[in-house]
Amino acid sequence: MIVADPQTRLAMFGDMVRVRRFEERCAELYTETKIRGFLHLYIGEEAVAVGVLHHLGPDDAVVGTYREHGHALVRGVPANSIMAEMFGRYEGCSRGRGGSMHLFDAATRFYGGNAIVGGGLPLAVGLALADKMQGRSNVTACFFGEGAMAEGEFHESMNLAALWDLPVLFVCENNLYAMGTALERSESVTDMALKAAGYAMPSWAVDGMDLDAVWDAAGHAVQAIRAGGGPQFLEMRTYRFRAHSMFDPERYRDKAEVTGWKERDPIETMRERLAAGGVLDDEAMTSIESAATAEVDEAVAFADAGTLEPVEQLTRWVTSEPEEAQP
Ligand SMILES: Cc1ncc(C[n+]2csc(CCOP(=O)(O)OP(=O)(O)O)c2C)c(N)n1
Repeated sequence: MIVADPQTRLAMFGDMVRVRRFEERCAELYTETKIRGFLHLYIGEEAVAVGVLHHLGPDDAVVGTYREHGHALVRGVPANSIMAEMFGRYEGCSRGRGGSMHLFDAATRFYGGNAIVGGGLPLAVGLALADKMQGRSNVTACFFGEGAMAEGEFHESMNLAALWDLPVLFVCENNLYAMGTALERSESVTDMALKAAGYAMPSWAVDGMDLDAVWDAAGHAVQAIRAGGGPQFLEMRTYRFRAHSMFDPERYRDKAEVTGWKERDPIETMRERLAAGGVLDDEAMTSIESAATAEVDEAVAFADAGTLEPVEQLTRWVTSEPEEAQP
């Protein structure tokens, strides 16, 4: 087992708290109609993004889904520019054109924010192919839900990644439901790691509610990729505590199931474990919480003070404008 050093575990714990507080505020802002359009919260799944992304370096690439605020934050996209994007502001990382589902940031090699289920998979394969062809030793981490594994492009992506030995880490965030559809109602094989193994890809199932387990599995997988072992697959068994999106009446799962998973809250589990190990005391907990709150408060103020893209620019950047690609 690869165990993170105490400082790394504390930093990862702090990141889970940041993601949770950021998203709880997003839910409130949505109700206040400050955030419009779709909003998909990651609450309950934080250990997955945090435990994987802490293994990556600045030159590695990250591809997410529409449930990607946490991935963007942990990757280092500034909270201000994420929140401004949520508000549809020009100061947002996608100039306010994308909103919650389309966070992009070239500086941190964060490639979305992809609204199309499975849409990030071929993108990740392309990024990894480019890295390989140009002799760069980067890893591309690609996050997607188990629902994406029913898509044709999942199979095409897995096949090419394995065939070409590409440096991709496939991270399936298996939260058991694709919108209102339970996994066993839509897939003949519900063991996702087994499915991936069909592509001759090393694959493991991991407890996605346990940050230490995620860190350990992701560490082995990233090491194997960097050593030239080709693509690796991790099925993270996790659960979203909230509805699919803010529009979901959630009639497909019962309260007892949700309550049962909440008892395995990755933040609470880690808080207790770190406290028992003498790594986290009350003072450190207070400072983690207040830093997260301050970061979110600042992001909301920044987004609130933001501007809308001028109407005369609306037809710009529809096609590539290399000289002016940055706002
Ligand atoms: C190609 C495509 N089909 C359908 C949809 C509608 N849709 C949005 S989210 C979703 C469920 C996806 O579930 P999963 O991949 O398990 O991710 P989760 O939401 O559980 O994180 C569907 C079907 C879509 N966005 N794209």
